[in-house]
Amino acid sequence: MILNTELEYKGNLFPSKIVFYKKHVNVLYFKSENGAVLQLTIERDSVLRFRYSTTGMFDKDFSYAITMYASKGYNHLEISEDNEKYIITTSKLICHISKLDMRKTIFDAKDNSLICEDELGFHWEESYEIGGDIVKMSLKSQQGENYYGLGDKPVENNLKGKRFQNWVTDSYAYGRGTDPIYKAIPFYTAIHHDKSYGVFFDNTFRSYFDFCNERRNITSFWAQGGEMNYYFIYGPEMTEVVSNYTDLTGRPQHIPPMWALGFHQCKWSYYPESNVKEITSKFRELKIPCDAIYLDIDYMEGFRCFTWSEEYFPDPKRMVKELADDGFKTIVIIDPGIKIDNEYSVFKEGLEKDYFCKRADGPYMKGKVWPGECYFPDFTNPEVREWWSELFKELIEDIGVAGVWNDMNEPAVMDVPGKSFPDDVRHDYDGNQCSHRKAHNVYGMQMARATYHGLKKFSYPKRPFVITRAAYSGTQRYTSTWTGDNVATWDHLSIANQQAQRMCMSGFSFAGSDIGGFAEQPNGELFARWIQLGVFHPFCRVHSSGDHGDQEPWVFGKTVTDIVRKFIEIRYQLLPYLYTTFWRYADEGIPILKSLVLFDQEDSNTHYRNDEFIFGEKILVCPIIEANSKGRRMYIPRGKWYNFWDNSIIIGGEELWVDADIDSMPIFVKEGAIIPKYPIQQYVGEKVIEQLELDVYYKEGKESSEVYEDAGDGYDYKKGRYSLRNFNQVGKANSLTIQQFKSGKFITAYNSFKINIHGLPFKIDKLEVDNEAIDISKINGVVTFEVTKEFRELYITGK
Ligand code: MIG
Repeated sequence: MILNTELEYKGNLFPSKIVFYKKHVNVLYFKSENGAVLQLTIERDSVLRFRYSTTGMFDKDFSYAITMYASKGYNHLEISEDNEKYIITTSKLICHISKLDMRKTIFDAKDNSLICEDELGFHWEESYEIGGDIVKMSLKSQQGENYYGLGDKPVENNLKGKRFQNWVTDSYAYGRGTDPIYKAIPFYTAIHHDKSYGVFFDNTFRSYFDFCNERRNITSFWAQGGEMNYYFIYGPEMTEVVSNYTDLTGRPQHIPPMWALGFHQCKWSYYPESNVKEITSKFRELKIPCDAIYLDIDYMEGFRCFTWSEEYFPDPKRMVKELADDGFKTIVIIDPGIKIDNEYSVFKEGLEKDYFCKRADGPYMKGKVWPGECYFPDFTNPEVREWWSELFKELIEDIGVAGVWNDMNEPAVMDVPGKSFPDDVRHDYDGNQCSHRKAHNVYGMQMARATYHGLKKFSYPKRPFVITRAAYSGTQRYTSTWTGDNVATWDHLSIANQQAQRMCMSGFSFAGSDIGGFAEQPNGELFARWIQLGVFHPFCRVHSSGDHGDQEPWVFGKTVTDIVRKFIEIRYQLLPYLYTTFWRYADEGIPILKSLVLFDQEDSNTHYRNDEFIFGEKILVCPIIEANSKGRRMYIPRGKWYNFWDNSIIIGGEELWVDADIDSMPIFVKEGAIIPKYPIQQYVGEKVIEQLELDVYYKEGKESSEVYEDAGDGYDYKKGRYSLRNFNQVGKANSLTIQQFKSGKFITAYNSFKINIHGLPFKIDKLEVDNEAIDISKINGVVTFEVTKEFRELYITGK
């Protein structure tokens, strides 16, 4: 029993008045009389890092989230002071720090408007039980302020009024509101008075965010250990906030191979080989495009990673090659648990080299997973990651597997409280040894990172493909992700929509759900509606736990099969459009899906919208999420939109009814858009693209569109072998001009465009391409013609 209650519990502690200030280039130190230190780093004009110590000392500065490529530098930095405060001014922000109590207030430097202000600001509670502090921050919530982000939380877009926890957790059959689930992305964006900023709390301990839940006008966040260490990221555009967050935490190190944007089919599990082949042949027979087939845990020998069941898959290399010849990439699952088995080489080697996690007092971390009792590699040790990456040599280089699926990397442990390692397990943490309390949230990320490096090495010169379940901020650099074990219900269809949007606005766009639901079985209608949504998600895969029944596109009858085919075909036609958005995401961190608040934050109607989103830059989509629907009401964002199905034009800024019977869904194209399309292929690379189709949607006014292409795989694009076309459309009452600007050295296989002009409001008098007249035809009001891909200017005038 602890008798010294003063030592045990001191309540909240606060920095007292500032007694010392020092500046070192872009780092400012403020020390309080009671020994607290605020270290403020000016990362960029719009990005400030706040780091606090309660002891006057900081640990070594180390983060798995922050990329070494994060940009640094500012245009302007000025520091002044008056009696009450220090004033730090950059070209974007002004930050006041009170001399009395270290509290901060941040303003927009352009118009001096208040952006974010400390309430209690930084405070802490000493933890007698585990040592160190529980570190806390509280901010005032401004009038009309709303909150978004936090990764995979299965709730409505707007987080106001809610409280969340970040602790990556295996969450079989989670539901609306379950918290936490698989990912820890302690980053949110806020908006008030049309301006947006973000907070990234880079602390890997169990952390919490409270958005006006406990107290009506207060937003706070805290963690059960580590430092109060957060980045304040200013916009004022929310897309800039997200883009700046990915500048800090990284963007995909390369564009995914184009096949990875195709349709993927998965199940727990397809085996033996004959069953796999039956599935893939059926896709080809029914002409449903598909690029990837997955092997879940049953392909292994007794669930031992990096082995194959001799009974089910006697000759994996031959099978993988035959699948590849038929246009299928093979993707296999790899879990972190390594079976305790002295005959098993991976186990023996891990043991010999001392690569497995240990408990505080020395024993191995032993836990039960699919193979039975297992040990687990410490992926936070760089040497272990290197070893792990080498284990993929045979699988990738020799057998020809194209992608790896990392599951159970929360890490999940069966039949124990907390479903994971106990807190005392030790980790290397890249030389900053610590307990599982600190390493838990990054364990899965480091596994995916090691897997990624293995695949990168052994897939070369092709691009690797990895998918992970667990993630911490920054994981988007290495891998794609899915939302884990959802359920085949209508509510889960809506949850999947929310989660995909939320992941995108949390900097991790390459995400999707188990289409149709993992647990239980959808009926044909739910499956069809889910496919309709899924083809507009960056990652598009059907997956299910097979024991509830089959979930292939053809098992729900012909009507559903035809609808599924039709929508997957739309995805394949839109591949160059989707690929362009991936390039923009990898290059600038622009989210691939934009919730309406990201698309038009100044329209406050968008702040509470959930269902509608923008796919890429120009396509508005809204899934049907209720049974027996003939359509739905949806909010159309401001501007003019073309109905994708019939070219009718609607004016946004209000809620409207949109028809959408089972074979349709609400899809609209922004006026002025130029949408590139490929012919339907059964898999990426099936056809040589002989012509690029460009759907032009007339707008009175200006609009620009981009089309990015490259070899679709490999790294040549990094050496300039890409093709970027910029199209500027200028529409007037009686004319339309389209200019093309081309950059990059990649030469596309096609030589011409087929252009379809939708919504031209006048009768054509003449059409000139680079000053030469050409012929046109008109079908159903759409003007169609062919032009060379080299054209510079296209000019149409009316009668
Ligand atoms: O304990 O590998 O989320 O996608 O099919 C279940 C079997 C383990 C959970 C994954 C799921 C996968 C399943 N896995």
